[in-house]
Amino acid sequence: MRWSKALTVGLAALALGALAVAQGLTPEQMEEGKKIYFQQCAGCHGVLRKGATGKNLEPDKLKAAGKNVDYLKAIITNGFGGMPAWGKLGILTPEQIDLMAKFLLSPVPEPPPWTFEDIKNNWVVYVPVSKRPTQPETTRNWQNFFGVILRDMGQVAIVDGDTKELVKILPTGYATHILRSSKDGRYFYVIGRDGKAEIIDLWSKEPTLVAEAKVCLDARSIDTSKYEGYEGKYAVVGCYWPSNFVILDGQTLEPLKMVSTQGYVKSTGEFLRENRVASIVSSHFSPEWILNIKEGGQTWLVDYANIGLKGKPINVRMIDTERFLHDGGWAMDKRYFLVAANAAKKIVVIDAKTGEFVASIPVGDKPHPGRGANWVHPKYGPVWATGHIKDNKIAVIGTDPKGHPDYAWKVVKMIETPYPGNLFIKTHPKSPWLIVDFTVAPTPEANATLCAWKKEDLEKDPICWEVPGAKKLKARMVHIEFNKDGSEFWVSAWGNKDTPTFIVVYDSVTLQEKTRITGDWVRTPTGKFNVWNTANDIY
Ligand code: DHE
Repeated sequence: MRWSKALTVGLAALALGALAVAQGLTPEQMEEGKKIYFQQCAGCHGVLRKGATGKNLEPDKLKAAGKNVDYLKAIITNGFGGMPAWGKLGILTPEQIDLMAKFLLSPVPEPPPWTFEDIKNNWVVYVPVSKRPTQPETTRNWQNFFGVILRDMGQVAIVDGDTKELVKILPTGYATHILRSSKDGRYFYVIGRDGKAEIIDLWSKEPTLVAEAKVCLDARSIDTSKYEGYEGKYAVVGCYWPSNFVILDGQTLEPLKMVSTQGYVKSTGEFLRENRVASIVSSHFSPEWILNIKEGGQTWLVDYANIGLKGKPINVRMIDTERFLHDGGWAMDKRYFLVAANAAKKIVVIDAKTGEFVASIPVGDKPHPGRGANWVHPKYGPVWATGHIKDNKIAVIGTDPKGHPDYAWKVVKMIETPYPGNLFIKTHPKSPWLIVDFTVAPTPEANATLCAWKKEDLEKDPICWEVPGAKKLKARMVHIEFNKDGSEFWVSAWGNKDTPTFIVVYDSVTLQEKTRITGDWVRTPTGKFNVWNTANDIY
């Protein structure tokens, strides 16, 4: 693999040899440490270990704070705050935990580069545009398909939302992270943690992988051009490492333009090599993407009407917002974008129409909205809500500056939840409920629990239930997604890849379980994306 190959050459290899001696780790153990660190730790703590969603893990700082091997082993085993209990969950063995504790006290290995040339060499078009159908060839109701991530299998399953049948399983990158739909819903755009992007065509007789590109070594976000006249022209991938964004042809994924996001912390001026691109949304008001630059604390507006080819300029407007930007979604009017600055405990609001920063709203510890949840409250008007990883709270924020100015960009209600550790929150205009998971709560009971609040009456106690069978499978309930007509919602039971689990389907009004999607293929299901709701930003 490129990752390990690049790390075993040159200075990096020399440095590792020295480390191995210093920490009593063999070069093989260092390789294993790097692999585990990349898979389990880098997302939150950063490849350079400077911290973001998770704490700073630079060896000098750990040592100065007296954090020795035993201390680190206890944290890795038992978890801490929103950090998973890697040992207790059975994801890392005691030997691997011992190794990781020592690895963390070793100097930070130099992460490898990934160039434009590398992307080009790792770009494949499986089905040229000229060979793709010009209208749907499937007889199924493809607009109600769900793309289901089978995280540790490196697969995406396409499931028919009407019949609940498995339509097709497609191989994707390592630990696929999210799917986004093209404006017309025809294509799913996939991005994996390994930076591999794919396009799945849902109009073919059966869903087909039509193009693929390895855009970087570590990524979490992808979107497409959606503004009138540009529909499907471009795709953009936000990379964690190397920190940059890459504009690709929207139909073939041919790389077109790479822009580094390395830069400075907005408040201190500290230089950041790791200045990662977190969430991306595509504006409905102009040919623009909104990119959230995590460590530096900026939101970038990238004008894709001109992407800087043939000597022309690329127009990127940089707004200082808050540090540690992560995930977010549109308010109901799709004009205002709300994004969590998780370690800053804030929600940032951007106006896509004017391109201006609107507000920075203090919320609880580690807000994590996914894309959030929108509804119209009888008193506060249109609101958007986020849960939190660390606090047991849901913050409900007013989003209607015109109709309800007194409540706009304020937390109008802080709801207490029975547990911390919420990852996703979701609703649909057709459902009276706001549904909440507790995926990273510290107990298996909480991980297996879902809660629903009446959207109209937030004072009322929620209805909470433990999902039967989840605990026995050591599964954590994660990510809620509604079907096209909003009559049901699906939640994944995320277990270990050795054991099949299930996706549970609930009636969106009665909250009664309707059915379960099961089968040998249902392994490590995480995010699910309904074509209609994803294409139309309904959440
Ligand atoms: Fe995610 C969204 C990053 C852990 C499942 N995740 C996002 C987004 C980012 C992100 C930046 C927003 C993308 C966008 O909207 O453009 N996630 C990260 C991390 O850095 C983090 C904390 C650690 C890591 O190493 O990846 C992380 N995420 C997780 C998980 O542990 C989850 C549950 C399973 C997994 O794949 O590892 C997970 N993240 C998801 C899902 C979404 C997501 C399902 C999309 C939610 C949606 O409804 O849009």
